[in-house]
Amino acid sequence: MTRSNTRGEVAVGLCSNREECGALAGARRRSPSGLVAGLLTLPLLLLCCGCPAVAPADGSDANTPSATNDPLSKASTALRLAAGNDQKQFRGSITSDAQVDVFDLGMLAPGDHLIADIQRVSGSLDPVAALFDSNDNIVAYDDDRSQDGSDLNPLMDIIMPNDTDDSGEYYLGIIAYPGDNTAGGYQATVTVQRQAGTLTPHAQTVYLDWRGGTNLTVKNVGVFTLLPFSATQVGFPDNQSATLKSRVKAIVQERYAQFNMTILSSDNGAPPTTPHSTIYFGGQDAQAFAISEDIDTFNANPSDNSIVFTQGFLSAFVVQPTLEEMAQAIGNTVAHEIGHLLGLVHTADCQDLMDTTCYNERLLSAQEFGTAVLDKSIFPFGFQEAPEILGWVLGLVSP
Ligand SMILES: [Ca+2]
Ligand SMILES: [Ca+2]
Ligand SMILES: [Zn+2]
Repeated sequence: MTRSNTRGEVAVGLCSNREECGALAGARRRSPSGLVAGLLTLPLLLLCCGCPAVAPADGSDANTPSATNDPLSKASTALRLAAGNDQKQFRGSITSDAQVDVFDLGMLAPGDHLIADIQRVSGSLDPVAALFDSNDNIVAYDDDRSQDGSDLNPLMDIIMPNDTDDSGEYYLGIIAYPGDNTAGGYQATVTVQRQAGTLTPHAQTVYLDWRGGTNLTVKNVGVFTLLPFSATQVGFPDNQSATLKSRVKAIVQERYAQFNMTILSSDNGAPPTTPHSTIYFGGQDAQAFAISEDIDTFNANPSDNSIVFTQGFLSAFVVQPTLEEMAQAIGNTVAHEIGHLLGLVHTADCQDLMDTTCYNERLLSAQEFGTAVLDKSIFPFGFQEAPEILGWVLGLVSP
């Protein structure tokens, strides 16, 4: 997508009151827009994009796609890879947002190096690529290879993870970036080098930086000057600031408790000298509660950052939340942004931390990482098994 696409998503933000798909990288969380209008707005929002609409129309279990509706069952074999090292190329075209081109890549094993290079060859097409396992679960996603918007063609370059619950057959999906009505021809080149590496889990440290400051840079998002965080920014007395911050930290730790993740707070010390991601707090954005600098597939960059626009939480709820509810709202949002920094994409499931469809009030109680249907802004079908992906990327800790 492009910068103009991001602006174009304002309408989505108004409708769903959730997050914009972020600056370039698709990582904004939850727009407070429209919520300031209060009670009159909320029923409209629910009608428009609330949780019930997420349920499949046939009432079946969303995690069990029926054979007739499963796009993988109709996949093309034009890019099917041979058993050894191989490269295949295919030229196709996307004529509308409704079209999904799905290719059966054949069997891929953990440690195989897969490169999927999609290039627009004609028209206005802004292609998006996603890799699925045979259970329709997304493994990797790429919209634009260049985070600055200069090249909208996706490039997927991954070592295959140990996808233990899958048959080993994988599928590549290609679409036009949803909602932008681009169309045109593409060339897809898929390359596999068998047993070329290992996807190893790496511990991640995240620093919650409540200190404010000047010229704080979140790449692809902006440069910010922020006041030190105070509970007054979200409607509570200043003497509750320390309690709120430490509760947010505890909530984020809870969300990542089963993974190899360390959450630090500026209230407890200076930033670590080792690689870490930073979450800044403060300021306001018309469309988002938070934005991350990227959707970082398999956590290739351990030093990417996010900002949570805390002042947006002040008028986001119809009734002023309790301190605990506010801690949950900020904590869910921080955990969601860290999810983007680890490669997770948006889902459409109010229970799921990566949800982007639910009404603001849903943030006031716990959300968890689960298996959830992908949001339409990501792909027209498929699911994300967040706990499994986080296990590949971070590794699990023993309880
Ligand atoms: Ca793209
Ligand atoms: Ca990262
Ligand atoms: Zn998000």
